[in-house]
Amino acid sequence: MDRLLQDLLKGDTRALSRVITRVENRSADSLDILRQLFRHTGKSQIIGVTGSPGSGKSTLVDRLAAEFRKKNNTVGIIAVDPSSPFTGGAILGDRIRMQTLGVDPGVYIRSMATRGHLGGLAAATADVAAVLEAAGKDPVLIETVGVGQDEIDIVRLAEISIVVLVPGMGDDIQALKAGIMEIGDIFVINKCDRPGVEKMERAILGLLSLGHRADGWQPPIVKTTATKGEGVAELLEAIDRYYVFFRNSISRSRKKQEAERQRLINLLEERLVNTAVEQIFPDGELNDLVSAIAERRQDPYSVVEQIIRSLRFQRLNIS
Ligand SMILES: Nc1nc2c(ncn2[C@@H]2O[C@H](COP(=O)(O)OP(=O)(O)OP(=O)(O)O)[C@@H](O)[C@H]2O)c(=O)[nH]1
Ligand SMILES: [Mg+2]
Repeated sequence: MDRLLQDLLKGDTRALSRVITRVENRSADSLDILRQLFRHTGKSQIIGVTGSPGSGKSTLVDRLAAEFRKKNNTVGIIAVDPSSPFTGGAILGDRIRMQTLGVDPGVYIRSMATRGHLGGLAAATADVAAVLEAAGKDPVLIETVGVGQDEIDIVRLAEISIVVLVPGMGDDIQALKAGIMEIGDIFVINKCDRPGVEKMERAILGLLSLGHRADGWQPPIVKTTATKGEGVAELLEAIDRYYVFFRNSISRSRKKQEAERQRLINLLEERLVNTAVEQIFPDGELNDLVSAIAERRQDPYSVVEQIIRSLRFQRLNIS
């Protein structure tokens, strides 16, 4: 193992930054890096924090990280930047860093842009989380804006998902039902210094009462005012309760299996498609085929069939 990775495993911040950049850019050696780091992963708490824009996720993550630091954990934060025009180009990670954490070397913050990841943002986020784990960060907090499929896929990576809501959006909550309501293991009502907290709580309880989870976990509702740090210790307690509840449980191992399956399939898709395209259409013939399909001279079903036949798959013996 080369020096860079050795330094990373010791928690060296510069090595960490360099490795993450390589992994994020899918540089030539990134797969080799991830392969070597893999056995140093799988132990950290991966905590997803999602919610609508401006609900206070970054502020909360900042406070939560500070709370974890009191227990001497070193913390990794991935802020998935929605690249929205509303953020005015401010990098979320920077915004977090400027608050309570200051220049604490025990917290490592990385922003990731939403666009332009080969193989998808969820896969790239999982790889960066793995690198942070290998560098000893525990927990790894992942902040996303819970709107698109990408973000929901990211949340699925996490072992525990915190959904951040704010008072005053009681009527909008119905719209969230299909998406983030279902993935929330803990609900936070942030900005409890504002009116409408009880109404919001009733709305969440109402939605939660519509269905019950197969694993028996009842998602708690934690009230916070992140800007004042209020309720953050309670949030940490709720997280701990979750882990105690699921330690050694069947649904936990099932969830982990499901996450690993998803990960393997994502990786396989990325590699298969790229390899096939490079080897079957080395000179960009894919575009000609696309035109032929658009003009209805070819159909995509036959094309895919031909491609599959040209790849000689064979049974793999796993030892
Ligand atoms: N009144 C009040 N304001 C808050 C609270 N928490 C956060 N804010 C403010 O809400 C604004 C947005 O906070 P952020 O932490 O950046 O929210 P975010 O969800 O990370 O925002 P995006 O990442 O842009 O979606 C900031 O001005 C915060 O100071 C709170 O508990 N009460
Ligand atoms: Mg934010």
